[in-house]
Amino acid sequence: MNHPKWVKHKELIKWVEETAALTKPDNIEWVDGSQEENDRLCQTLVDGGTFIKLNEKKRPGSFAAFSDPSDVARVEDRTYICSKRKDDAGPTNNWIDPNEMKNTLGKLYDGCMRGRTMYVIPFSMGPIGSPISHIGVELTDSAYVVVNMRIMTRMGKKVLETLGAEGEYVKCLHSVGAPLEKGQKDVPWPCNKEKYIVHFPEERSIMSFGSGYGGNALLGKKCFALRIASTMARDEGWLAEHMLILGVESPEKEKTYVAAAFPSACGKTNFAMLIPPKEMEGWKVSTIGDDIAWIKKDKEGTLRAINPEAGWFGVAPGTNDSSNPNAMASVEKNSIFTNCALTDDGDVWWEGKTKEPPANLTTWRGEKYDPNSGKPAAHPNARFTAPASQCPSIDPKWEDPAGVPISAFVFGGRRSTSVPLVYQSVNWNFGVYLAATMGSEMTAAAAGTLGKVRRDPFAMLPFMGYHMGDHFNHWLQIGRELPNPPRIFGVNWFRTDENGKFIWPGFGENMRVLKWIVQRVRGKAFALESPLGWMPRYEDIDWRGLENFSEEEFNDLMTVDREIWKEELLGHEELFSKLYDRLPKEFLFMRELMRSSLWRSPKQWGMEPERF
Ligand code: TSX
Ligand code: MN
Repeated sequence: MNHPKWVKHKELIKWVEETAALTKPDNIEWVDGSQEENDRLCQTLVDGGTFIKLNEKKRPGSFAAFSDPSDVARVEDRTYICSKRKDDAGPTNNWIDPNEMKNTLGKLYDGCMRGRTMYVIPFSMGPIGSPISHIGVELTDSAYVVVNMRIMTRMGKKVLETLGAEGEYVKCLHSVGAPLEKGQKDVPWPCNKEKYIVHFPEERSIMSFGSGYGGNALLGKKCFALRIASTMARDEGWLAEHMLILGVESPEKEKTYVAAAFPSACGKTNFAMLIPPKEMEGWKVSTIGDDIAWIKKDKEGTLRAINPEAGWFGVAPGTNDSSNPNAMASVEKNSIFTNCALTDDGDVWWEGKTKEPPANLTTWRGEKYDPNSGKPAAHPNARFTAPASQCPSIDPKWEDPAGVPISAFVFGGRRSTSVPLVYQSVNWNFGVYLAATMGSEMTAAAAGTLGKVRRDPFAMLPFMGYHMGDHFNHWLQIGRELPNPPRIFGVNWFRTDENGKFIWPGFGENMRVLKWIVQRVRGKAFALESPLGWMPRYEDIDWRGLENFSEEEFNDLMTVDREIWKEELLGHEELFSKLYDRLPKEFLFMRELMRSSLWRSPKQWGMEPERF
């Protein structure tokens, strides 16, 4: 089979031919990334029943897709890190010997693309040509994947031009695992009940089988930009993190960039696109990324970050004009909606988009929506795919090949009692400890586990390509090599009172916390010492527009309860024993130090007794 004349990379051509010989597609298409090609593929998806074209007046250039009900999310129990040695994957990853895995997959891939087209997608993670960017090539039998990758990455002919005749790229093989016999009619969402999301970190390759959904299928995102890239980053001395990147501009037009990691269901995308309260005149937030940050040290010793992605693949439910107007504007046009509900005028809807659902909704399952059924109209993991360029808060430097200088790292979680609204780590190593021990409380239905803390170090638990303990050591090492490392902060928007009611308003009001953070970085804000680190006093926070939030309420948010923290430290010990083999030994001493400082009298620390 032939390749276009603009393909110069012999080794890539060979890999494509070998893969085609195994998977046996009817056709091979090298994707060029053009508008015409995209229009043609979208029409194919409409004709095949995968896409529904939305109302051109209400939602121009946009489509709705509905997955098979068995294929609605990432499949963590089917995700593998196949390093040569089991120890290198660590206790938090599934592992199978790479040769054994390739044997298993080889049988599954044999003929798996029969009756379909295999698309060759060259893509760049990060601005094309940036020294922080990397190239991948995804082979897939899903046109849905191609049109999503066109939004989520820089994709097509121009990437192959940059790759040249022998550039390095990450091999990403994807199949929905649903071959078509001669004359067999396709279904709108082909997939296979047997699923494998497999990473070979040493050879920097990915093999995904059986799912067409999100991170299982758009291999540039979690598989490449986090699992494979984290391994590359460890080997090469940089960082691939599950972090948003935002810019804060002060009234004096000083710009400070912050990278922040949160586990799922903490509103990361909302934070990345935060709109400050109008009373905080002159303070502005701009967005560089909402999910992943690639961060490298430059010649001056500054950490510079890029967003390797080019779009948002965000959870739709809960997104609305109040929680995130910038996301709502991003999805106004040229977007793909997966597993959202349909309105009778050809638009999409999801739970939380408006207070009341519109009449005559069709659910993501294609049924007439019954508000009394107790079942949602949109799937809880329904997604939008939207170009980042359409976000009103997008930062002017979001595609700067040099990246943006990071001044602070923020780590957050959903904690009802233990963790204060905000605190600053006393130094880099304690910050790494903070990040390593972060966690979130269960929110979902899983009865019995409600309120139980799930440790999610660096918010990377599902996304680490190697041993989590090695990751902690890598971060300690990065700190040793930086002349002036970014400051590290912990935040928690989710403290509750004794009735379970949130006591912090969150959302745009988080700007007050962000202002303290960027002022601390610049030495412009005061703080008190505490057993956890540095904390703001009531008067250190800008309360303009929220004057009725009292000092007493603030103290409730900031209280570090000794008994709760003794429990918390036991939780750290539990995590440490799991990772013991490769745990930085410093962490054990840091834990001891925190334990003893919790015993000191608050007065000895010069702190307000009611708060500690
Ligand atoms: O995204 C959230 N953020 C970050 C925003 C920049 N959410 C949504 C989380 C689910 C994805 C939040 N929810 C935040 C928050 O800061 N805080 C809360 C908790 C909360 C929920 C509702 C209210 C207040 C706090 N509502 C009222 O007080 C009316
Ligand atoms: Mn994520």
